[in-house]
Amino acid sequence: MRDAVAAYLALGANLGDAQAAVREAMDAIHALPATRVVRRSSLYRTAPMDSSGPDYINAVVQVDTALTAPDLLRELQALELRAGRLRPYRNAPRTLDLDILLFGEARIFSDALTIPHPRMVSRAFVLVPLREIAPQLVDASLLRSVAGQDCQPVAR
Ligand code: A4P
Ligand code: MG
Repeated sequence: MRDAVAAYLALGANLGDAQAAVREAMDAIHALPATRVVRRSSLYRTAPMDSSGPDYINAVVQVDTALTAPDLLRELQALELRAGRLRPYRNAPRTLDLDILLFGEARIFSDALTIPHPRMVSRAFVLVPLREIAPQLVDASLLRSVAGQDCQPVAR
């Protein structure tokens, strides 16, 4: 088996029972092949950004995985589909969105995958939960730059 890599994943949902969807997704990620969740952030209620519909529930998890980044993305997309994800248009409200933020030290710029996630540094709904579980990855000045965005913890 390949050596495990530490990766960080963003979870988001704003349709249906979003809290349940995010919690179930954490468990489903833990059950993926060669993958385990080692840290889970709290759940946060966040205002839609460049999107519409109800408030989002967002969270971040750290995983150890022996999957490749493209294989991990395929597995995450299968979980999105299982949760009823439709893609009627870009940034549409969604039952579940799973993005790869960081994958070890990897830098990936392919059609299907950009890592680090290009928009993570401008979004409180990513940086606040990421800082909760990996403070070494989010410095205080970066966090201050998104302080105006609404992002409130709702549950552990
Ligand atoms: N893709 C490329 N890189 C990655 C990556 N690192 N992780 C590709 C995951 N996917 C990646 O994704 C579109 C394509 O991105 C995929 O086919 C994959 O090959 P998608 O999940 O179908 O669509 P999306 O999530 O709507 O697109 P995108 O561009 O990831 O959206 P964003 O920028 O992540 O924004 N507001 C709040 N409050 N909370 C949210 O969670 N989310 C979005 C989505 C907008 N506003 C939000 C939230
Ligand atoms: Mg996505």
